[in-house]
Amino acid sequence: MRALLSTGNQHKLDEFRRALPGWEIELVKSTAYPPETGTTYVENARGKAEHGRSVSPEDAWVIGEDSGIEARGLDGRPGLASARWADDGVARLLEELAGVGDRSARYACTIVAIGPEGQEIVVEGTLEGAVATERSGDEGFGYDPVFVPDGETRTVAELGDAWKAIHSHRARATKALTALIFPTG
Ligand code: ITT
Repeated sequence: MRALLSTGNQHKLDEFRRALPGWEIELVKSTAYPPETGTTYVENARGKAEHGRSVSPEDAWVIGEDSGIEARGLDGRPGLASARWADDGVARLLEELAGVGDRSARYACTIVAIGPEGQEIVVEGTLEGAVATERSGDEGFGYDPVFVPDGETRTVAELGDAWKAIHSHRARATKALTALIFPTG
């Protein structure tokens, strides 16, 4: 299976490749991504996928992905704004959660895949957890140094890339995608 991922985030490409080892995944050949103006993950993921579709060979599947972290004690923020709400999003998250009792949070990921005939598949994955009070670990990216999944005592950055390839919100969404594209496989 060959697919083109419409992202400017190299970590996402690495994670898709690890989560889908049988697939051949390359980046969409574009740097001019349209701004993310959607009000939902699916709208933003679709915007990325449609942009990728418009600049890619017709026979390829194109994938757009939008994701974020939602802190319950902050009414779901930063959510859709996770990539953009501060130069150092982790520092802001720790600051805003200082003194907040509920540190539970979740990662959310929505994937929109558009096939050669224009067919669209939408899948989602989530990972529940809590925000630690300080950073630990050096794998992954973004909020991983402070995100401790439910049932674990270490952060995602400590659990590492191999753990993410099986258990993350993104890995869960990619599993759902595979199940829909290859229903019998
Ligand atoms: P593209 O839009 O180019 O795909 P991006 O990084 O801007 O790349 P998003 O708009 O989907 O992607 O923002 C997702 C942000 O949510 C990401 O930059 C992180 O801050 C956070 N995030 C999402 N998944 C994460 C993960 O697995 N680990 C840590 N942080 C994550």
